[in-house]
Amino acid sequence: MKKHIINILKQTQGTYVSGQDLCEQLGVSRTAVWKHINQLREEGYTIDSSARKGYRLIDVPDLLNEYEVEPLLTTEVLGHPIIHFREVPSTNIEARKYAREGTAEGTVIVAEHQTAGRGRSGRSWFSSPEWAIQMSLILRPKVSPALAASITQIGAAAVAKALESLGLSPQIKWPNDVLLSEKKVCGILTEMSCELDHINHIVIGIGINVNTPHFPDDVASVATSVRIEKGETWNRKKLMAAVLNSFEPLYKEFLEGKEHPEYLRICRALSNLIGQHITYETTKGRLSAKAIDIDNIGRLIVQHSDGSTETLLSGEVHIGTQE
Ligand code: BT5
Repeated sequence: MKKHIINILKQTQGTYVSGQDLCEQLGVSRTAVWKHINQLREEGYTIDSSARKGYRLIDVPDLLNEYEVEPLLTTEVLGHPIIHFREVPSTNIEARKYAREGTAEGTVIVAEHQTAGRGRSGRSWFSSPEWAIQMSLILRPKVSPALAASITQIGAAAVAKALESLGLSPQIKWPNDVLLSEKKVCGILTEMSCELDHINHIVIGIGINVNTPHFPDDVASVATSVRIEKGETWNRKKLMAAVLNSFEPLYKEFLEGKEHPEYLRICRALSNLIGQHITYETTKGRLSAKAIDIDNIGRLIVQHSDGSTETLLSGEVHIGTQE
């Protein structure tokens, strides 16, 4: 209902819509319209009301809610619906709860702020209230769990494509970082619930530093934001929609099992690792090798000094040979 009211008020572009018109278009009473208008005001919408003329939209809040982002989507599935929170511990945790309850594929959980944002292996993710994008996508791909690592690559490719559309030159650091000027602008955390041969659901969490002006000391040396790189603030709603709009066709190709999918082309073309000597952690300790390619299910292929090759499914990788 609130979505319809906002749509009608947006379409009339700042002119008044009478209470009667709203009631007729929505098929509800004047009291119901008034209640919803008040709720929208509480959510941050500035709506003028006049007993004679009706309601007029003056200003919309900078929020990543369904009323603001859904109209910008060109997707069929992704972002329908968007479930928006002002603050949660972690959108991935929230999305996992929804997914376990059977929430449909394509649902996106987004928050203005995370109080306990999560990285991989117990690391934390810094989130800045109303400056960044923190969202988690619920997916239910009908593919083998062995292919799930590709989902992170699809996310990285989608974010990189969206950043390119802003005139930026992102790089992808396999497996889950998108970089600008060699610093991390986006991190991805993919989590899966599966049986041996069947995926129940995947939650892919995407954090993007959009308008963050500065970072706390512990991440300042590795992190950057679109604002820092472009020197101007950016519209978070449009960027969130651009990521979802890029993600869906890349994901479709993956589901169809296309032989040369676009997401892999992007990940290879923008990789900052391919051709570099790298160091990575293994159960045997720290190893060094040369990154030579990303294989067709999103694993990093590395070559050792004796010429043998190995494929890495995930992990913490550093450029250069470290002690
Ligand atoms: C990641 O882990 O990069 C995954 C980050 C995923 C965040 C999203 S936000 C929505 C969803 N909900 C969640 O709770 N998480 C997901 P990893 O590769 O382990 O990198 C973590 C490291 O990145 C930290 O140890 C810091 O060094 C650095 N870091 C933390 N916050 C950062 C930020 N905002 N920007 C750039 N780097 C950051």
